[in-house]
Amino acid sequence: TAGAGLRIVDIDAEGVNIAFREDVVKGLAETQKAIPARWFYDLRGSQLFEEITRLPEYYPTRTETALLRDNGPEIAKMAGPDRTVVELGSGSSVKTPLLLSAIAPRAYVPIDISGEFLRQSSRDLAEKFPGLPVIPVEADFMRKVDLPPRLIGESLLGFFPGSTIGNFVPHTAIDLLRSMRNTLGRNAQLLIGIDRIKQVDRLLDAYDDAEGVTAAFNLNLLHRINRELGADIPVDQFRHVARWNEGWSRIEMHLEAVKDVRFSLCGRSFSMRAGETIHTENSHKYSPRQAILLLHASGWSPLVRWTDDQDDFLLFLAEA
Ligand code: AVI
Repeated sequence: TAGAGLRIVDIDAEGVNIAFREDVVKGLAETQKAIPARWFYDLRGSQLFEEITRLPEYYPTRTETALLRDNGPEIAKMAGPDRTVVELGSGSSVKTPLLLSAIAPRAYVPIDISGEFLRQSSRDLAEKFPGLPVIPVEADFMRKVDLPPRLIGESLLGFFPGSTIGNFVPHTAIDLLRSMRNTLGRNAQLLIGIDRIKQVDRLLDAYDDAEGVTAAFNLNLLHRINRELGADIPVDQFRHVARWNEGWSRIEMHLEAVKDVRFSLCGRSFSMRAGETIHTENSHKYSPRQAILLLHASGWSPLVRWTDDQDDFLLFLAEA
């Protein structure tokens, strides 16, 4: 069953997530306005992201899922018996069960900042795997997380699928992978998915789908700011933009003001000119060599690397 878990998110007297407010107020005051991508994932944002993962243009999820399915036995062999899986993120409805079925862990510990989604997906998983202890931890895995005491001395397998690592600039990605190493302890392993560099057209389609789900996902951030921070951003005067940045080897998502706009938030006024953007996400793409370098730079030694026939996606098992 899913335990009550831990809650490690700062909320003020009015129920406002303090870190969210600080990031938004600070990010909108910058010359290139920017809001960290982690704030996409309220309940609605998490649901829209799940929808993205089923889009024909969005190849990462189905590719990584196939890699997990095809290589489950080898992953289990390399991980060995009696692992506890610690997932960085709430878990996907498909990939997590594949891993849990393959390695039959002692327990499953999802760590996520979105408490609502975390609790819901933990309940779903506990139902699918009766007898498996599911211990959700509501926390920001960007910092070292103090895991529940019952996990001390366990040998942990970090699971960080989906190329979420790509959402961090390389120096932050290295900080994050290092902090995961600290969280998971000495005998840990890490199973991590990393998206590969490929034709720019395919990348742009994956981040600007024909149905407009990615656009809704991006724009939901503005709805969330209005709802949770009492802002009055005219959301219908913004549009979703996806761009390839060659120098950084990344897809960027922006919210572009289609006309001059003004809005207020937490007692401050903001204005944007038509064409000005709020930078909302980076999704870095790596070659296999760059991915290996990233792991080594953060203290993880790659043990095995799997990729698909199209060379679209990488899955690594690494050890601390
Ligand atoms: C969660 N993350 C790995 C996704 C990505 O591909 O960067 C988020 C996403 N943004 C737009 N589409 C998907």
